[in-house]
Amino acid sequence: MIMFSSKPAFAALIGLAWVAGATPVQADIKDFEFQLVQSEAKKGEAVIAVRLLNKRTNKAVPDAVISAKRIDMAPEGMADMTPRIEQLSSTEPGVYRFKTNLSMEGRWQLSLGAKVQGETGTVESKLVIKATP
Ligand SMILES: [Cu+2]
Repeated sequence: MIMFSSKPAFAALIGLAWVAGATPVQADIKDFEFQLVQSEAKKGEAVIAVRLLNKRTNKAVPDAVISAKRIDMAPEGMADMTPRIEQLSSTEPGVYRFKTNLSMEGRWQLSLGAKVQGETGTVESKLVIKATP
């Protein structure tokens, strides 16, 4: 039988065992992230394409359900500038498209939430896209 010389040492060992046991074996929701297909768009009506990537496998992930979407000018100190944003049908597996109006030049923040098939939790990404003249 293993004896422990002190209570703190025993507590530390229990802590380590708990952390090891909590480490997920399969994919974790944190392994997924959205990435912009293009980091710039022309000012005005725009279609923004993003790829949902599984960073562990480096593959695009199709059939995720977009649960939240918002675009605003927070990076320019204009978080209350929130044009309408609408999801368009996908034309490529793992690529999600959104139509909006980038009514002003500068940086826009696209915030997305999504549910991935077979995964617990929500993917949440904030992406910055630049509207050019
Ligand atoms: Cu603005």
